Amino acid sequence: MWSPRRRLSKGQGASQGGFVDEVRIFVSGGAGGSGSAAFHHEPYKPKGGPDGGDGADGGSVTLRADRSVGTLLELRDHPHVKAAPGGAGRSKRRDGAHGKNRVVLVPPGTVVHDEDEVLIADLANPGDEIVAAAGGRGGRGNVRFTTSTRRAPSWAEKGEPGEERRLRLELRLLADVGLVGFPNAGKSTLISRISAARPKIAPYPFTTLAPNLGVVRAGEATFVVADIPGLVPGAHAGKGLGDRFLRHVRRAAVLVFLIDLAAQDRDPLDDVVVLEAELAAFDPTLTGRPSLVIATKLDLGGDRIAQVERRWPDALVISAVTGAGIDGLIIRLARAVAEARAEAPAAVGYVRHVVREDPIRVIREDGGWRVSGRRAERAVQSTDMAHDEAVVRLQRRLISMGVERVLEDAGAVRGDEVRIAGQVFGFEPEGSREDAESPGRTPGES
Ligand SMILES: Nc1nc2c(ncn2[C@@H]2O[C@H](COP(=O)(O)OP(=O)(O)OP(=O)(O)O)[C@@H](O)[C@H]2O)c(=O)[nH]1
Ligand SMILES: [Mg+2]
Repeated sequence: MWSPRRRLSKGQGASQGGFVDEVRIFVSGGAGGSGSAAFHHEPYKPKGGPDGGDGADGGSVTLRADRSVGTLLELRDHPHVKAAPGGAGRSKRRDGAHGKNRVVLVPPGTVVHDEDEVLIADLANPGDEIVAAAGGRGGRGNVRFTTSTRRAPSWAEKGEPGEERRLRLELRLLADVGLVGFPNAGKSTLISRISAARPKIAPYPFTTLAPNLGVVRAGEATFVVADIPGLVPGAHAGKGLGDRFLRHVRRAAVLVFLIDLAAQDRDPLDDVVVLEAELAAFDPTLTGRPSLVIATKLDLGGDRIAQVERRWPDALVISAVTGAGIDGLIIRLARAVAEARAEAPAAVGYVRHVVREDPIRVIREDGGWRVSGRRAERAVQSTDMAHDEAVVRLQRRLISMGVERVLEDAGAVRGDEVRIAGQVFGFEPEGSREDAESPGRTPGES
């Protein structure tokens, strides 16, 4: 019955006229630059002390809501966002240059989820931002490791890798009123009547393939209305254009169910039940949202007008073509929005400041053990394995992080092979659990 002229596969997000409302992206911070292990050197002078400068931090990737962007199109076309690496330290104590940050502008209303679908940020308002991938820390140069007993460290720290994350961005338009209705009900005609929005209008279903926003003036007040593509029975199961456009009414304070009094193929009075069921299937919290029933095409209404008024005494009957009932509608909507906003304020930006848990995990692998955990892996990655002293320092760090204890608890014994961040070590436990936290003794020093 409703044959879409164009089908969008589920989960792909809307796309009409360059409007994209869902993307998956990969962000990576720049790697930190390595520290330098240089020694002071001048012609005809004896070899001097260590003078290697620090590597610089890598650049970070930030997502920032900005009014100049209205779609996620740009990110769909360029889903890999990488910040620049930090410069390496050099001799004469010269530090590297900080990696250039990348700032990606997204439309206000963009919601950010991580790979596990955990909400990390709701960039609801212009200026809201989140560091999506931090740059790696730069490694320190050998100058920093000089002590009274270690005059000439010939090694330096390597830079840490930058953070990498896969994210799913979803745009939820910021509207006060969400217009929901069957295809061809007259939603686009209505929004073009009450606002400056000029969506395409045509006498067939699925004219609208992406949402339209319109700003409506009601005296002093203004409110934003969203016109979304039509819903059909079974939209939650992918019928018609599916139900993913409902994400754009999730922030609406008031929902409008638009009934087409001129519908030929069904009793439009039953539409409200169908629409409510589709909303509930998409997001059960939409069920409790303040709503209004509006019957349109009054000029073609006939007997149905009386039926509507009997069934919903509060309903408004209008014609977006003749303009009948439109002034009253605007006043009603403005009041409903004001009341609903007093109860449930508009979206505020939200950024989850995750104190990232960083448990050390040990798994049995190929007769050895594999250790994972961000801090432990980074410690290994920033160590210059070619230098014994640097390795000794790494061992102490791993012990103080509890890696040794976790390995022992897992059943590792002396001589087992342990892999961390691609490096292979022989397990040489230090001693009992009690002193596992004190970075005192290490093999080679005792
Ligand atoms: N007579 C009359 N026709 C109307 C009225 N409102 C809309 N129409 C007509 O109904 C048809 C569909 O209108 P649209 O505004 O495109 O409908 P829609 O709900 O946006 O449809 P989709 O985008 O396909 O979901 C068009 O031919 C409009 O001219 C009205 O109040 N009276
Ligand atoms: Mg339309």
